[in-house]
Amino acid sequence: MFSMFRIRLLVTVALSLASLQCNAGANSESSTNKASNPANKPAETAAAPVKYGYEIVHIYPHDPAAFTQGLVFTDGKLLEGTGQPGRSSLREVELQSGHVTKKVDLPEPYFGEGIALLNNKIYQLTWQHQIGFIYDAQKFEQVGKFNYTGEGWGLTTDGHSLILSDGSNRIRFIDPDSFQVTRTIAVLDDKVPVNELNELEYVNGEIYANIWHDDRIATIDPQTGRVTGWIDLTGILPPGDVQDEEAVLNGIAFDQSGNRLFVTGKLWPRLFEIKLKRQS
Ligand SMILES: [Ca+2]
Repeated sequence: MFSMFRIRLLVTVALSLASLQCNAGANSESSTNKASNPANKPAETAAAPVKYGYEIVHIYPHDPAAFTQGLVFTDGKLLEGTGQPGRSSLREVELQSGHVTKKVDLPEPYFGEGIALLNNKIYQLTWQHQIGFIYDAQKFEQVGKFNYTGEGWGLTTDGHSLILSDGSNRIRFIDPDSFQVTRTIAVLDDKVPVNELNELEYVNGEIYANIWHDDRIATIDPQTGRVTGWIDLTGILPPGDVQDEEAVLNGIAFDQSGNRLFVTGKLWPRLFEIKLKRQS
């Protein structure tokens, strides 16, 4: 998968250069010789998202009672945030066994949503209460709270900002000290807004986003909001595993040092390590 991401990175850089060159050509009447520059493609070609399928590398058990709303991999284990009033929690989970090794429950009426780990703190959103909770990542003790406007859906971090989705096609970058919004991107596939962005994960310089009630994950340029790719996970959960119509794909975690990508869903009994297979 490492090489796959390197290829993707190279393709992204090449396409970005192509776009830049097109713009430069338009603005400065550059005499670039297109015939000698195969990277100089039309902008609309450069913008087409890459399509990915998947290959299952490993299947791990997952608590079928966990209404997964946030997923993070760190230091050999998973952190998971779950939702629903009275069933919301923050958990530390053993990857191999799926056993919950630490757990903090959110009291009613809070509906837990996305989580992110930044500077040894875990940040957890709530759906409609405009409040987030901050925990010490080791002790699993609440050490603070923060507020935001609108709804909280997904959360991740690029190592500097908290990155928040709210069910629209917009993603906010939030300063983790002041909790001020520093910038917002609108996520577009070509010119079409991609709404209901849900759980998020920052992977090799891109934002991966679950789409609510969709078997696809969008990969997003964090600078522009452009959808750079679609990962189609249709059929990953065997038929009959879960009946609940809200048991949808939600939960992406990336093991940066091991270059492993994990996905699961709400109430899913399985968690998958997957490898992306480029299809276009
Ligand atoms: Ca995540």
